[in-house]
Amino acid sequence: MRESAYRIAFSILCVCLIAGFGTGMAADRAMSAAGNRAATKPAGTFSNPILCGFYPDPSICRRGDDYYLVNSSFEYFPGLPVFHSRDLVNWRQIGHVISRPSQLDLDSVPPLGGLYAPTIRFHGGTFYVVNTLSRGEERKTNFIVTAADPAGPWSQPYWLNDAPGIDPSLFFDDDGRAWYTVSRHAFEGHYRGHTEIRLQEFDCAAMRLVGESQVVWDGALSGAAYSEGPHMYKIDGWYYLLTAEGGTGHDHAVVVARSKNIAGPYQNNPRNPILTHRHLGLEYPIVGAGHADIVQTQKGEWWMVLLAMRPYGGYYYNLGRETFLAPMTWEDGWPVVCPGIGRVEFSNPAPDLPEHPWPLPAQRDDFDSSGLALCWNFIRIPRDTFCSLSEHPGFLRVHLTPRMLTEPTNPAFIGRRQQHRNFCATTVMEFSSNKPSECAGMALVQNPRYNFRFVVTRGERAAISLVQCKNGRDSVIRAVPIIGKRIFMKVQAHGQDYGFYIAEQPEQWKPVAEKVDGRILSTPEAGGFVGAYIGLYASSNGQTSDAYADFDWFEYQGMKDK
Ligand code: 6LW
Repeated sequence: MRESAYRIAFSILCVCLIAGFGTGMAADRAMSAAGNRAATKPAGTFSNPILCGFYPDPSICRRGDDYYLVNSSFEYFPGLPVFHSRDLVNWRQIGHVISRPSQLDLDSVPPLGGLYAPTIRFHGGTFYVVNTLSRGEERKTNFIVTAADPAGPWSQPYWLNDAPGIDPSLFFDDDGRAWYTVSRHAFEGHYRGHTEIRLQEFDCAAMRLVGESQVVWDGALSGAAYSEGPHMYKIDGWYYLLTAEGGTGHDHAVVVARSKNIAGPYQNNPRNPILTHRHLGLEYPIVGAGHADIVQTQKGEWWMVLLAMRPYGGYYYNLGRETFLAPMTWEDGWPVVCPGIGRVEFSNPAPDLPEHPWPLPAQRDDFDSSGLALCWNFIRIPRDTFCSLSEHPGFLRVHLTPRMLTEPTNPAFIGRRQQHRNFCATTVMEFSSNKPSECAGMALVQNPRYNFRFVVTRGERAAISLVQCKNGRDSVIRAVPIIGKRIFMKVQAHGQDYGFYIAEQPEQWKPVAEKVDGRILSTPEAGGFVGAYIGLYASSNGQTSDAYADFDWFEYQGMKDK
């Protein structure tokens, strides 16, 4: 099938799968990540993180009594997940900003590439998201999409030509003008990571940048590395510029400056950084706090959303950078975050908003809907129609493609975020094949060089194998002969101890491997910006194939920390 035909075929598939998202929402209730609802908590308090798992670089806005939040998603598709809340604590996913292959091409994005930190804003009845598509270090392009409904559909991108940099943001001033801020490497960088925040006017009608781009800031601390995530606000006549600095790791911090003139000069807050966990040490259970956005509630309270990480089993965070919520007040014209405490906590007094929990999600997806639930993602935009919910009703059919998980491509993988350090994921698969090159089963992925494949092959002897890919090198941890065509598979993690089990009859589990070290799925080990995914995978490993695997259901259950 020619490439263009693939695109047409896939776009049709996408439309079906995405059109089904409405009914997929039913599936979504089955599969919406349990981590997105606040864990059980004492009345009047909330638990952090508010979005568990790989949900970095949060940006938030309010329309009336409704709050909307978006996150980075890098090479995953659909991209830029959109969440909705009415109490800042309980969130439900309502869609994705990038949900159609026609919006942009993720095919060429390298690892570490894709959709970087977005900003969402509501102005004049329209929602705006501005974002960066990175195709590599020097090929970062910014774009804007709009929507009347944050659940979508979102528009085709308006590409901002000659607008390099990352972490774009929009600010709508009370004089009717709109402004764009972005983080760029300093033109005359004086040290590693020297970046500048640039300001440029944005013509909303023409959807393009106008006037000159000017540097307004390059960090609070002298030698501040990676001044990024710039958001502009106007409060009590002051323009406040909130940024991240220190880099999205242990040294991350939130700083703020202000000016009476949007073009500056900006006055450094003498109390900067207003939030960091860098001084709490490597053992502290929440690290890397930074990349914030703030919102004022309809009752006048101020709250901050930000990213942070929860290491476990040492300084390893398999869940990636997650979204946290922190209280904020104002003193002497400057924000004070987590007043009286000065750091983000797991349990906090809740916002003064009516509690609004969403329907409790079941954990199992029976693949009975016409569309994939919102929690499911592909790696890059599928180039061909390798999965179907209609060919075998009640099953997710995954056709084997020659592409492999260990390549920076678009493998036949459909996954969801790992959202808990302790979890149990189970599926049952029907897979017929007689070629040793063909495999199908489950995969746990941080990136092409760091992953586990728990797959069935049916050559001369049918077997299930657990394959670890660490730093790009495959090793078979164990292979176990199997007989049946219908195989139950389970992955259970207790912290960094991952167990892999099979059954040929329901609940007749046999271990294939236990206490497998899961640290290869953590960002510190694997590098990058994402968190671990767990999902379904099939490949003919470079060969052509007509084979497919049918998955009857998939269940993900987060388990309480011990
Ligand atoms: C994000 C930027 C960053 O765009 O990491 O280290 C990028 N800082 O703020 C990806 O999250």
